[in-house]
Amino acid sequence: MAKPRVVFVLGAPGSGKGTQCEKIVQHFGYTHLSAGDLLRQERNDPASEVGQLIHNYIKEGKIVPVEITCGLIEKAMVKSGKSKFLIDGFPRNHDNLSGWNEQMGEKAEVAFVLFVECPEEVCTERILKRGQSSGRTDDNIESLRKRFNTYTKETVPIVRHYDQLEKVRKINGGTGRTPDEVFEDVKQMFQ
Ligand code: UP5
Ligand code: MG
Repeated sequence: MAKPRVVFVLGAPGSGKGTQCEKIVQHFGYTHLSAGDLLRQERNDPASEVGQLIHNYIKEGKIVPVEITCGLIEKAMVKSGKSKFLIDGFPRNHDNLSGWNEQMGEKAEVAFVLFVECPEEVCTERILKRGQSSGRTDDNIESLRKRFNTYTKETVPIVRHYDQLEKVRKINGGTGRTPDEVFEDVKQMFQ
């Protein structure tokens, strides 16, 4: 059987990764796995032994050790029985990247990285608005600053790494562009 095909979706907090992934699922039949959602689910499981650890990392905008995240991703991939995946919000740092390569390098094919570009002010406005109803423990200005800091220091270098491998497809997810307008560009990347 062919290896599962994976598209990583990266971008700043609030850039619109999740929003675009939902549209890609509808149009192109991918299975969407948000690393953040998988971690939040695990955190909320009272039987989890790493729930408290995940809680602390997320609140501080820090990146959870890859053994946990990649374990959850692989489990979800296998459980789905599907073969085309959008992995949203991963890999976010060098630990994530090397952990993925070690655990999944032989088992899955990374087709490309969809990189959603969006200025920090726009992202901040979106997330603070969402924070009024999301219930996410990190949708507040203190956590958000930490998330941005982590993004700039740790995730941007990962995008650069894939760019050097000519695997990055960049879209403008920013100022004044509606989700549908952004998706018009995303479509081109998948057709
Ligand atoms: N919105 C979206 N697009 C819009 C547009 N074009 N115009 C106007 N509004 C738009 O969108 C955010 C908000 O903006 C929504 O209200 C949306 O309606 C609106 P969304 O699509 O949710 O953006 P997204 O990029 O998915 O933002 P998210 O907050 O999910 O990004 P993060 O990367 O911060 O969050 P994630 O869940 O991936 O990670 C959270 C934390 O988990 C991390 O900080 C980290 O602590 C941990 N984590 C790990 O440790 N390891 C991992 O591998 C992954 C996560
Ligand atoms: Mg998201």
